[in-house]
Amino acid sequence: MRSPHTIIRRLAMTLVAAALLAGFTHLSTDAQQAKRSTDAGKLRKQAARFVHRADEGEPGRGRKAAPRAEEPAVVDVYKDHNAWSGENRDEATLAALGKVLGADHFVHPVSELADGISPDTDVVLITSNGFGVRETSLAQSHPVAQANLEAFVRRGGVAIVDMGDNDREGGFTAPGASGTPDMIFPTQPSDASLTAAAAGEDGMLGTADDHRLVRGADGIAGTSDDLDQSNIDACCHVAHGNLEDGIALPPGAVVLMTALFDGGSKPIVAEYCIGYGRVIVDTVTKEYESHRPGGTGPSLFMLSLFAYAMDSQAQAACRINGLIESVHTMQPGTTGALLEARLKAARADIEGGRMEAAAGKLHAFANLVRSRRSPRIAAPLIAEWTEIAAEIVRALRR
Ligand SMILES: [Ca+2]
Ligand SMILES: [Ca+2]
Repeated sequence: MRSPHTIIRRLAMTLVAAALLAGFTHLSTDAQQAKRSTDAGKLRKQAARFVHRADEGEPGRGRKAAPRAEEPAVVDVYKDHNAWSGENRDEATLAALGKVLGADHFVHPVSELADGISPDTDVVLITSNGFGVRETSLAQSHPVAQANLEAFVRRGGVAIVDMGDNDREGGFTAPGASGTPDMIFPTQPSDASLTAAAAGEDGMLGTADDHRLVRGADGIAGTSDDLDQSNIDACCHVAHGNLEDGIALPPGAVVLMTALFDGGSKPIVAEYCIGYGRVIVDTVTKEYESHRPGGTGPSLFMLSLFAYAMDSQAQAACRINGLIESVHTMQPGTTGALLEARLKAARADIEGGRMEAAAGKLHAFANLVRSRRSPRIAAPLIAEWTEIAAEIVRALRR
């Protein structure tokens, strides 16, 4: 026979279960609402799970030698929360590209940008501050964090800075650019467009001269993973802010994607070289679940973007930019002009897809450097230039 205590206890448990169930129902309704918009207040905050390096916090951590072109790229993600509603699509996308957490994929709080970036790192990914957390914006734009980011890019790294957020007071900054995008929204909320620079010289998408960003994870033009004018669209909104209102990009920036705002078509993805490396800035809500294919798995846009960032051959033009800057600094006069001419010709070959010709010109550059025993070229610099030229040649011939 059941005691009254048992009955009361069972009744209480039933009530608790009912309350929990009601709570879960409430949660899932909220989650569904959150899926409809990238607006602040409708997003459910989910803290990022950090995966640190074994050498975290150690001075001079990481490898000393430059990575070889055939080694897999190491990606360091900096984020405090999983944008936009906890989707964590950046992790799913990197996993789909073969990155392994704790091996060649690490996740850090944004404040750790101030500790410096490991020399092991090839790509830094700073995801959206979709929740508009002020501390996250302040940590990212802190002068020490920015100086570390610039030093990382200058020595050959690729930084992807997602500037689309819900922070009305401020936002992220990027080396080489000034300001941060105003928090405004596209007048056609879902519509994004690829630019002429993305389509290449022939003006058509799906052909061999397409920019590496639109060629998809496989890097091959005209296959099913390519970006096109419709699969980059996403409801709602496809971008928060643009790369013109509130921010100034450096003069050499190349715009790859735009959206319509008051005042016309404005950039939402752009890139530029600093030193030997590359900065890619965007205001695309790329981690949001409505980007195609919808959900929490890898997205086409992020697959293509991350594969581009990790492709060492695709970074050859910025490597050459670094060599040109170095020539300007160290070797004025006739010899400098000659070296620069070789490099510019090689870069033109790369932009035209003539990789063998580019590799030949870089060989010629390296030979020219070695043959000139000008007192203006210090011996360590000769070694450095020829090694970098050889590295680019290896990347181009892969
Ligand atoms: Ca094309
Ligand atoms: Ca492709």
